[in-house]
Amino acid sequence: MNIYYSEMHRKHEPPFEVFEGGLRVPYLENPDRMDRILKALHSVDWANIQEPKDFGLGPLLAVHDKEYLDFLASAWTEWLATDPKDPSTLLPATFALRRHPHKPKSLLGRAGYYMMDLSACIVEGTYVAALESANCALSAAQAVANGEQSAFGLCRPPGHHAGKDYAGGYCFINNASVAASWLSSKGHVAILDVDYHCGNGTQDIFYERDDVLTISIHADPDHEYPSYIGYADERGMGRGFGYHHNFPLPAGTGDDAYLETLYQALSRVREFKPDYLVISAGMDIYADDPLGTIKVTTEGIGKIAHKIAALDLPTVIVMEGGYNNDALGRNILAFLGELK
Ligand code: SP5
Ligand code: ZN
Repeated sequence: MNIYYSEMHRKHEPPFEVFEGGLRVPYLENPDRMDRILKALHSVDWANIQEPKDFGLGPLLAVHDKEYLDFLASAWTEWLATDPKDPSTLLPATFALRRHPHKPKSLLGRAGYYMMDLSACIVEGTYVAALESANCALSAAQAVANGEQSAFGLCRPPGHHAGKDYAGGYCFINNASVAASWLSSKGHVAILDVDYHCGNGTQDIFYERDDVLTISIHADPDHEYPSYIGYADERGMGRGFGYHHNFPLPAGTGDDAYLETLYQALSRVREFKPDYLVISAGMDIYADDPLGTIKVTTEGIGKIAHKIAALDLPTVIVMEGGYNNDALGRNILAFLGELK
């Protein structure tokens, strides 16, 4: 299996994130995640790890707002120019309510406009790392467009919380959406998001499109991040109505209940008859994930991938979350092993 990975992700290493109550904790979405996965991939004989190609900004501009990408590109330099007391990471303390849509000129004003939470910390290398992460997803998409049955974008930072014009949840550029949109010029695409958290950014990007089906299975936002999006009654808008589906799950959901929900999601994928499938593969559904409440085992992760593979579609797998670093390697092997 062709796997696209770049060392550039190491340039994105925020020193902390902020949890509820203002608690500064070590950044959970850290470079060690990739080291664990690489180590596991090096232990098998089917992982063909390669550098991504550079696709430029074109495919990113197809899903993201230009001014938002401009913000990501210059945010760090602008942040240092404000002479901050603690320059270690750019984080705003005030956030926009989009029903008052004025976008201010100040850096922190724009930061609060373009960020949804306190976990999309920007540091010096964030933008270049995010660009290269998108290139990994695009390279995997190109491999599949060229006839490979599957390919893996080992993306870091992840992407599925990033919307048309906002960052959040460790995500800056929506890698899976960039790949899906690029593929959509060649055929119909379905995105299935199995990360523990709702793929709100992907939902935002394709909400009014009927040529890309989007489905997310995730912890119920009524009790879990991202709280304000990801409910079952959100079905798409305009011509996109009926082309988005959320499957919120209760805390404690185990392998059997998860697989039952997956069966419903896959039935919808089959009915849509896509030419390509993009999987947002988050491993934070794992039972011992520090951010998760869903109780899927490593064996369950393998079963999920087995059912996805049974669709027999050209499939692009894109790395999203998963924060139990000790288990990440074996969980990724369990997943990819069924799709290789
Ligand atoms: C890609 C991805 O998986 N992003 C997840 C971002 C989740 N951010 C959540 C922040 C709230 C943390 N609350 C922690 C409570 C731990 N018990
Ligand atoms: Zn997640």
